[in-house]
Amino acid sequence: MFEIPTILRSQEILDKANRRAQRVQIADPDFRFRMQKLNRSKVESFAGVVDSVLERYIKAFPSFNRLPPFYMALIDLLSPIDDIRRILGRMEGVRKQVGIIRSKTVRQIDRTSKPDYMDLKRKEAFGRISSMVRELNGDLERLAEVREKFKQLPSIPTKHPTIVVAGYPSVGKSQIVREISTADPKVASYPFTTQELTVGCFDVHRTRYQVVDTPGLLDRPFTERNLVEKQAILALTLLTNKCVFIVDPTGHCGFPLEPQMDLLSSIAEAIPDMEFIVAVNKSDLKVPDGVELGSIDLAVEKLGERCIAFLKISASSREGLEGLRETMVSVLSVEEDRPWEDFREA
Ligand SMILES: Nc1nc2c(ncn2[C@@H]2O[C@H](COP(=O)(O)OP(=O)(O)OP(=O)(O)O)[C@@H](O)[C@H]2O)c(=O)[nH]1
Ligand SMILES: [Mg+2]
Repeated sequence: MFEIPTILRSQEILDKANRRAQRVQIADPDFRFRMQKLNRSKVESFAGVVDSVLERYIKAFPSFNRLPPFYMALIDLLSPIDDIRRILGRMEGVRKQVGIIRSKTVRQIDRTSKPDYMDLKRKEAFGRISSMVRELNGDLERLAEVREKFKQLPSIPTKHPTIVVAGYPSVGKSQIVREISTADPKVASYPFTTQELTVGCFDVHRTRYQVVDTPGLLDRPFTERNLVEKQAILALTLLTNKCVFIVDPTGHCGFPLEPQMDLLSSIAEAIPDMEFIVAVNKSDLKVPDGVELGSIDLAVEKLGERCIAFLKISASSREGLEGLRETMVSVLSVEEDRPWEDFREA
């Protein structure tokens, strides 16, 4: 989504700058002028490479304040925005210093008639710029890590009606999202298969609807959640106010029904304007004796009007999936206010 170039390490930047400076050739019959022009050009190209490399990195990062809140929060979760800002600030500082050294050295070279002094000033400038670039190495390494994290950012256009699919691990969220949309998330029999947000879409009457698959959530306080779970919570709080909550009463997922229903209540409590489609999945499997299905009714009752629909489905046999899609379309208002509509992914 954000095009960030490969981040070179200090030594690589310096090698590049050195190579550029070495390539400089000046033809002037006058020895003194030749030396003057040569040293001046070498300083300019050496400093120029450092400056343009750093400038490219700084410009590649988005201005965070203009991003939709969801992206700001997601980026901040993966790599704190303040850290990135500090790194980019230090790089800007080095650019400024490099600019000062460059003009000062060029002036000194221009003013002298002694080739030895020109050489000396050039070497001094190279030395000072090099040590500043070397000091940036930690920041460059950190930026390269940030770049890797940015690559994993989901591209979720904020202009389409969007619904988020949530629930306990292994209840079948990803398989459902696969069945009803273009998304292709991994489905597996073990919990915590989904590690990031995946978006799929489907079109009805020329309107595009988006479905976001999220990592499985356990019922626990936000502060105890891991990074992966926090992404699911961000999607729920900042992307939409409509959620398909998937329940697996069969025990197939490895979790009993009660904590699943507690999770539904916790989400409802934490996000007061959230409305839910509660979908009881795996209807192709038998519910074992002793499972209290009444706890689903109770949780749904507690939601009151915030439960927009209550469906029985099976991602495997496809029972109820068309109904689920139709319900989604009916609850997602196309005209809904989307303050970030103008935001376009690069
Ligand atoms: N029998 C049956 N199995 C299903 C159904 N839906 C999903 N499964 C199976 O349940 C397992 C978990 O499915 P996933 O879609 O990966 O579950 P998830 O909720 O995305 O899990 P996490 O990503 O770990 O949170 C897989 O083995 C699926 O094939 C269903 O309706 N019936
Ligand atoms: Mg999944």
